[in-house]
Amino acid sequence: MPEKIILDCDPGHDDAVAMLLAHGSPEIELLAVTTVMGNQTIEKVTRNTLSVARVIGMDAVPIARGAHRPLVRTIETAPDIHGESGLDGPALPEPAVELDARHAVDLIIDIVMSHPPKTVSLVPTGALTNIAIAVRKEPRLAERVKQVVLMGGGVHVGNWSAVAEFNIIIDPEAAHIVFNEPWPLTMIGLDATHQALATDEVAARIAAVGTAPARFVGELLEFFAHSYKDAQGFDHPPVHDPCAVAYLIDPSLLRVVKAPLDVELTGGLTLGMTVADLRGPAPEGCTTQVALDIDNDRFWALVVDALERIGAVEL
Ligand SMILES: [Ca+2]
Repeated sequence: MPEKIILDCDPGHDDAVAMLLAHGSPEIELLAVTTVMGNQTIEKVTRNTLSVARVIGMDAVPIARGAHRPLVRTIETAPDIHGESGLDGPALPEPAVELDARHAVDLIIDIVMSHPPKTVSLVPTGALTNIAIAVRKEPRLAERVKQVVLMGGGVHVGNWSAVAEFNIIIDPEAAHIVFNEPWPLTMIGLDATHQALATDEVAARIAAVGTAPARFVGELLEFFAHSYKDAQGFDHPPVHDPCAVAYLIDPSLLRVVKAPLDVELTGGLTLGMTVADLRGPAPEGCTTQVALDIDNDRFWALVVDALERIGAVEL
């Protein structure tokens, strides 16, 4: 049985790769893609989602627009990493499908509540704003969702501050809500995703697929490589978001450990830090776990396989 997931994202170069990995993998049944501000404004990331859907031939999956700002804080975007569009690099085609009329929060609630309990997983790869609002609007989600597998955070390492990762620090209050609900939660953070590097060899494997969607990904990764070099000093860009989808496809790709996790809201220097208690075996009843390593070679093999399955898409 494929894993039923809702991808909640802010495309975003790595979000686009997460979309194609979910769409092109038979182990995943993608029930919806919902958007949240983050890498760029909600208007831009939603438009990007529709463009990516067209590039990869994803025409039967509902797409809904979500939160336009964080719960408490003012919006902070990432043009240094993702460009002015949020998805700079390749040409972005005109959308071919309409947005779902519902707000992302309502689409998430409708889908989870209309499926049997513990059959739908949430995969957030942006700020946790939509997920937090959804579980506040419909508290039964906390029991009904199978699991939350999110890209965000890190074990006391950061990329937007010394100890905080972008998706968490731009809406730490939302992250705090999501981390403290009783659903099983897996944090795929920087410890793992900084190993998922798009090396030259990876770029060559993707180019060898030879299709328009593969060329699109190649152009995305080329832009991403330049911005990660300029803004963060990486020789090769870490492609964070599809690591969360990869965990749903094959959990054995990642080394995860159970540990209590929480989000710092009051630290003067540590706002948005994800705090993991790794001092010993997790206490009984602990519902959270954190990924510490990923098998980079097998991870990229999944992405290439997905591109092969998507094949040539006519624009
Ligand atoms: Ca993202």
